[in-house]
Amino acid sequence: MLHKKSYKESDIISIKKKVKRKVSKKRYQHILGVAYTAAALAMRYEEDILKAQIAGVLHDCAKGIRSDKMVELCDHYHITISDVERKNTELLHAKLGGFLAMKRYHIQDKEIIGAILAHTTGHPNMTTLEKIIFIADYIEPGRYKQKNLKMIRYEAFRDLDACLLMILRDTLEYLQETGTEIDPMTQQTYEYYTEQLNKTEKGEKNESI
Ligand code: DGI
Ligand code: FE
Ligand code: FE
Repeated sequence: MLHKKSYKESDIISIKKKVKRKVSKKRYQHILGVAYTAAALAMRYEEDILKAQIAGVLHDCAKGIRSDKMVELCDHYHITISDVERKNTELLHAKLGGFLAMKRYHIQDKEIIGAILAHTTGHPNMTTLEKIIFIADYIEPGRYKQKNLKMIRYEAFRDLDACLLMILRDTLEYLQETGTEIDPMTQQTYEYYTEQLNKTEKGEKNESI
């Protein structure tokens, strides 16, 4: 099966070279930070370390494309753009990035593509690799502006779902504070993981009775 392809260290090297030419220096540094943070999380949660690195290297591969060009490319390739995405085009780099990973970087692995697609808004019931990329994107060493980073970084290596929820909570708060339109998917992801946590807590309480 196509998505069973196993990757080699040399695949990462060639993908890195190609991505480097497409993004700014600063963005490339961020991409490298995400790749090795994702590798560390993959070690912790026993995921495929090479796949985590490839998803990390490719997650922002569409970030260097201007927003009008992103819209043009989406239209050209018949990638549907939602109303929120049309108004907030920065959201599009995840969708387009997933597509370009297949088209330009020849990635056929569904888990890697899924992780690129989900890295900005998340979605309910994410795979471990999707969670790893979402979290690595937020906590990589080059990040410093977000609040609660110390706590979130600690949580990332303790409990993936709890960490996800912390990030989603802070992101929603930040979007509200800055008057940025919230993608329904970001909201849904937050609600889903809040519910999951409540269920776990209830279960734990019942056990102790
Ligand atoms: O591409 P990066 O900057 O590395 O990180 P990212 O892909 O998580 O994008 C970050 C931006 O995405 C950040 O400014 C918050 C924004 N974002 C996340 N959820 C939403 C959102 N923007 C809008 N408009 N709506 C959302 O729901
Ligand atoms: Fe991104
Ligand atoms: Fe990123």
